[in-house]
Amino acid sequence: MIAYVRRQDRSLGTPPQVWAIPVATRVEELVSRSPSGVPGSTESRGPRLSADGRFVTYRTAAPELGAAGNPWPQVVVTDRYAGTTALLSRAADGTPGSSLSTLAQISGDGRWVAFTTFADTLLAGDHNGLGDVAIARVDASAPADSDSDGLADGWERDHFGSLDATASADPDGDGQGNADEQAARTSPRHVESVLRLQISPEGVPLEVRWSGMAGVRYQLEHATHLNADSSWTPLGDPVTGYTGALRVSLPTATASGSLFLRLAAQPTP
Ligand SMILES: [Ca+2]
Ligand SMILES: [Ca+2]
Ligand SMILES: [Ca+2]
Repeated sequence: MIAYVRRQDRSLGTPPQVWAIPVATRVEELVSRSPSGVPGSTESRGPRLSADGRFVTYRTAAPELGAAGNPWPQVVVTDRYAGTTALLSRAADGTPGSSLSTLAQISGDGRWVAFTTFADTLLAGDHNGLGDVAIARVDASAPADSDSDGLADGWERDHFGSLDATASADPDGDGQGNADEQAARTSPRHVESVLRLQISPEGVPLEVRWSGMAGVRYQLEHATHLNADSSWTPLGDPVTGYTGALRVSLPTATASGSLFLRLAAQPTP
């Protein structure tokens, strides 16, 4: 996913807007618009994406997006899969901050946004006139799934450009169906983007490795037999994912005898 800023009709008379393009489909999408589709009436700038491209944070002065209608830009986050935009630089009563909020950054899992603010209404007793760094939690709602196939509409559009994908299909032939790739945040169109355990070839204790993704929580599980009624039990603590190599050392007591491993991946709560 790529996010950027350009004017809506490329003329100087319209405000800069935030746009996004999924790499897989190259279908441009206006991000800085109200849930009903109205483009922001004043400028939006500075987009930052979560690792999966679902969440976009940016600054905007557009009242359609939750700003106050005064000249001061506010920080908002758009959940592209739920079709909602939420004001983050807000006071406890929900009103937009009294001054500029800008320079928004978002965590890989899309759940936290940090920004710089000169408003003195976001925190009680903040009257020193200096800028502050604020952190806001993003309240994610369930993504739309209009065809009830277990795949978020936004995820289907980002990867396939339509809602024709099915949960069990495996178009890239990597052995994992679309629903599993959605849960693991791997690409359903690239065979090398797949959740797969690797075991260190030597050394004690044994070590397992895999390619991690932000926004996914992993739990290693083990069993002593591999059949239909295998009893899988957690091995170690859950691992909060980030984009990069993850590894877990197996406890010495389990590194002998017959041991089967599997890795469960779930979206971060
Ligand atoms: Ca769907
Ligand atoms: Ca697949
Ligand atoms: Ca894949």
